[in-house]
Order: sequence, then C-alpha cells, then structure tokens
Amino acid sequence: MTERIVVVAAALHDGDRLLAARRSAPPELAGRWELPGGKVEQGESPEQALVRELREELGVATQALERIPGEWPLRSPYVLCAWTARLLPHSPPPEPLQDHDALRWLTPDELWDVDWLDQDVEAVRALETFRSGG
Ligand code: 9L3
Ligand code: MG
Repeated sequence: MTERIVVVAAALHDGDRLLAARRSAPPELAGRWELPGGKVEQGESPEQALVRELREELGVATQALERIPGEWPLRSPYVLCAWTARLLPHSPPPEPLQDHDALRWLTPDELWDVDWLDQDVEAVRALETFRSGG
C-alpha cells in the first residue's frame, strides 16, 4: 500500500475563537468533535477540498490560509492534515448541514472542553503551537 490519501481538516477561526463540529456519523465517531473537513478528491488540491467540504458540510464560504505543520495517521490509506481557514466576509454563518449535529465556537480557554477525535487532539495541539508562534 503506497497510496496516501489526505483528509483535510479546517481550523476555522473567527477572531480567536475556533470552530468545533460534533460528528453525527459514522456511529463509531458520532458524538466526538472534530475540525471539519474531509477527503481530498482526484484532481483537487487540499485547499480546494477544504473549501468544498466546508461549503457542503456547513454552508459557508471560506478561504484556506496556512498549513499547520504535521500530519496524523488515520485508518490506512488516510492521513489527516490541517489548515487554518477564514470565513469570507459574505459567508453565511456555519450550520450543521451534513455529518454534524452541533457546532461550537471555542474561546482559547474552552479549547479542551470538547471530546475531540483522537487525531484531532494532535491537530489541535499542533494548532496551539502554530498560533503561539512556534
Ligand atoms: N477525520 C478525522 N478528523 C477530522 C476529519 C475531517 C476527518 N478532522 C476522519 C473521519 C473519517 C475520515 O477522516 O474516518 C474521513 O472523514 P470524512 O470524509 O468522513 O469527514
Ligand atoms: Mg467530513
């Protein structure tokens, strides 16, 4: 198995608040929180996949900003990579349209108040390091 398929996750900020989304599917992940996103499709860049996934799942218009250093293995052949992202000025607010049943904008002191998926714990740790400059 040499194929590696990237799952993109978005660290979508509104000021210093981070969007967390609670999964409603599949059953083994339901109730756990994630940085929203999904699989990069054939012919797509990770940034394009991020924008598409956030539009489909949350109804928002976004821009991918910067790659958060690191990558975290999911079930083979998938690996999780994360980008910071922002809502475009004309975007509607996010709504859980697909795959989620709750959203929260977490302040920095609430970052660990949700039950993140295992790989998202790593991604959120890397995000904290990245946001603190290093
Ligand atoms: N996954 C883990 N953390 C994330 C995301 C967006 C996805 N932040 C995992 C859950 C699924 C797989 O990656 O097992 C594919 O994600 P999706 O296409 O079901 O969102
Ligand atoms: Mg998804």
